[in-house]
Amino acid sequence: SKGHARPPSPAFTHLMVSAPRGDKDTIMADIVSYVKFSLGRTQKDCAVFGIFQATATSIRNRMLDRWNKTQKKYEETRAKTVCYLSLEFLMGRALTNSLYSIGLTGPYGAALKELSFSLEEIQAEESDMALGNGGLGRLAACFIDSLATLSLPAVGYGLRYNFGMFEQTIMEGFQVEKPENWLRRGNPWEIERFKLTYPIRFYGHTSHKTDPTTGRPVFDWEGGEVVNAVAYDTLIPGSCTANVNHLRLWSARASSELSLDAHASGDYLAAVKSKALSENITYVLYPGDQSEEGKRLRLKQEYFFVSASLQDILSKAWSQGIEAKDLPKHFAIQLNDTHPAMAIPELMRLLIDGADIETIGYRGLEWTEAFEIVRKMCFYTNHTVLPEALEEWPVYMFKMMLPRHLQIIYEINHRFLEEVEKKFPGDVDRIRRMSLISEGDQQRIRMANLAIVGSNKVNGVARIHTDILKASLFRDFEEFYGTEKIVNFTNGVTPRRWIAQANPALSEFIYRHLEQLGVVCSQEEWPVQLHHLAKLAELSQSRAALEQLLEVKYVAKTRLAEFIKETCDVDVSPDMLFDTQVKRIHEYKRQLLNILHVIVRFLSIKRIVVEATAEYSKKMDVESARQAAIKELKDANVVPRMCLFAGKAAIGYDRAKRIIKLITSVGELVNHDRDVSDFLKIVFIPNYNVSSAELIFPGSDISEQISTAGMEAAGTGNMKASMNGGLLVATRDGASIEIGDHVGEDNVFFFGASKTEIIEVRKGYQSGTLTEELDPRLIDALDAIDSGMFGCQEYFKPITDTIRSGKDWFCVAHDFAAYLDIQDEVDALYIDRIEWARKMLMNVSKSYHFSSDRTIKEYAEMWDLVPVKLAP
Ligand code: 4GP
Repeated sequence: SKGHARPPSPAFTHLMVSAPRGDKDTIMADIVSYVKFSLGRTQKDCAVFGIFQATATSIRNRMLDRWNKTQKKYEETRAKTVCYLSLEFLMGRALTNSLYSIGLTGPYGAALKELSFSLEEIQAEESDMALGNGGLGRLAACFIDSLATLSLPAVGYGLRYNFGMFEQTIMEGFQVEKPENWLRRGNPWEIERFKLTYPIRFYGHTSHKTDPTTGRPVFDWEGGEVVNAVAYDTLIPGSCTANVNHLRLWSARASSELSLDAHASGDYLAAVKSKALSENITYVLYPGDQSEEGKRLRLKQEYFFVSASLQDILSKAWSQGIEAKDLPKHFAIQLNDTHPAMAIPELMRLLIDGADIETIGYRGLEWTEAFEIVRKMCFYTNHTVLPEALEEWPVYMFKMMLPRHLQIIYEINHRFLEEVEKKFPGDVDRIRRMSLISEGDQQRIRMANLAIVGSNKVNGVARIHTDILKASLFRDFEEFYGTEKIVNFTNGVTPRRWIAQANPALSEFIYRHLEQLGVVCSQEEWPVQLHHLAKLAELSQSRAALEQLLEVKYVAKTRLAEFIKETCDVDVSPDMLFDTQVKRIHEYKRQLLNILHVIVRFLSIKRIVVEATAEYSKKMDVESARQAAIKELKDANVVPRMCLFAGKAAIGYDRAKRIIKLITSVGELVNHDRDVSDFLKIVFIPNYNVSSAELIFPGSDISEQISTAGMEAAGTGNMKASMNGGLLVATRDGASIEIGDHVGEDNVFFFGASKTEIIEVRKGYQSGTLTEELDPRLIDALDAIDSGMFGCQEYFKPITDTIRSGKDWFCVAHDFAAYLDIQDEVDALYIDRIEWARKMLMNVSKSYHFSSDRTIKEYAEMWDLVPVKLAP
């Protein structure tokens, strides 16, 4: 309050608005000054990491200036803001992206050079911000990039985990997890905002009395423990706009430094322990994926993050004098999956019972009015149809931890089911299915049902996925609400990170050719106006352009080959066909199908070389015979292939871990087999993350998108590959189908059973009416594994047994022959370099539809959000 009473100082105001300059000399001075005054180092004892810290801080300061102006502008215009609530943000590194966005890559490069460092070595010092498990978290990161780029007022809300996604190491071929201590050396990007601290209550009890004037019940939730949420902001710069938004992550802090009770009784250690326990909430990202089991701490995380975010939103609204009924005009809340679904009862609670702090004055709303507001503000995205991934929380856990929320959920349910009963009288089964509470041995809260009932719209992430939601998973809701409630927004990825930054050679190609084709668009502009790429299709008959495109790919493959050498110590030549499958390891994604194909390939090459060697060795010594056999195969145009895998298995997902071991074991044998290794290499890149993806996608000739049809919601790796001129080997699943629509069916290697066929195949398996013969080549591969050729016979047995027994839920055997056939087509086409390049070109040109800018524009229409662009 003292600060407010002080008369404003013109000097202060003047200095506040003067932006730091972006010239080389000022940048150098900033960096050195940071090293000297903040790190207390000299040139001699400053490690490269110190220079990274100095550089990052100076970039952040430049963004801060823009951020201040952006926030001021949003406030002045009273613009509507979207709050993107996500428990995961898989951001990757920030340095390259930030420099790119603020357009200072050149001056920073020059400044560092003069200080005798290179931008590349500084970039390499940064740890990935890996606060996410997979697709859903990476999507959130692409979305907040697009929101800033489109100058849309937005805040990303999440948790600041001390430990993000675990670090995967491979030991003796097995996945071994290690904690990823990304904050160990500090985080120069974040800004701690002590002032933004909100109390979050757990446990305790509720009571109510009747308000004598209104006659309404007034609820109180008291006791239990209160943990504080402290905000940490990370700036999110847009491209081709001066707008800078932010990601606000919450960290748990004990509400009192030491528990007074324990302290008073002299138990100092107990007091410290209780502080540590409450701060545990944001300690670690849950490392499960779709099959993860619910845990109490996870529920705590969900509520903690939702409550802090909503209190932040409401206190901002209150300070701006926004009336409760007008909240939906000013804020939209997007729930990224059901993890933040507690926002629905929490917002009800804050509007009806009121918050614990004075800066939020909303309270006392009547139920229907409050629910109307909640339903207008909230939107829910579903990311998976896997039944095991649909969150449910035991009622008893809620009762203990969040007693007031349980009451609210019961009330929402009661009123909702009354409406269902009205519309479908006597349809008991339907009511049971739609209830927010599942009955069974244990009552559970169905978070998806809660999210649907409390939201304005529900969306799927690709056409096929939304169709499945409408027709099966959420069919009852579709029938109840009508066809307008469930909508589709096909995912997208940010072309800034995934083309412009990840693939400089391709960016140059795009820019030069757009220029030649008469598109007026600067080097910075095309990634924000990606539709211009459509024009590139006109180059499909230009041999010179196609050859250049092959050259671009070669450059990226060379970089990837170096990375493979560094990380796996395997030599691969960029002349090989680079075939990659990078994503979480999951049975439905079918890395198994891929490695089985690789085994078939290995066996077949081996057989040919061994037979030919035997033949030749009648006339010469064995080694010369072997060389002759290999030469013969090379002359026969056999396409050498490098099969790259990367991805993490959930810690408790035994089957996925066995698949990793199978891949590494096959690699171990094949890479050292002198008959075969010229034609086939297998690598498993450990610790797949955003940074390695930035090398892998540009360097992929083929990207495997081979999930069992109907199981991959969208996929986004398919988009990253296609944009970088990687051809997809794909099932008709997720967004690959739409990629086919846009880049042309002929430019994707589609294969395998469709979603409808899969249903039939599974029915056959279940009823025992379908007894498919296994493809002989598949039998060979299974026999090879079972023979112990790759070691670990017993460990792999459950995998081969599943396929042999026909209880093959993921239909690996069913799609096997089709998969091998399509891989033959891939080989045949690869030899025709120009035709291959033509398909690459069509992918690069026509995948512009999958820019996350397009996706966000669609969401923005639903949110009723308009751009508020800061003057440059
Ligand atoms: C993923 C889906 O598996 C993937 O298909 C989709 O592209 C991505 O979300 C983004 O929508 N799901 C998850 C998850 O990451 O945890 O359910």
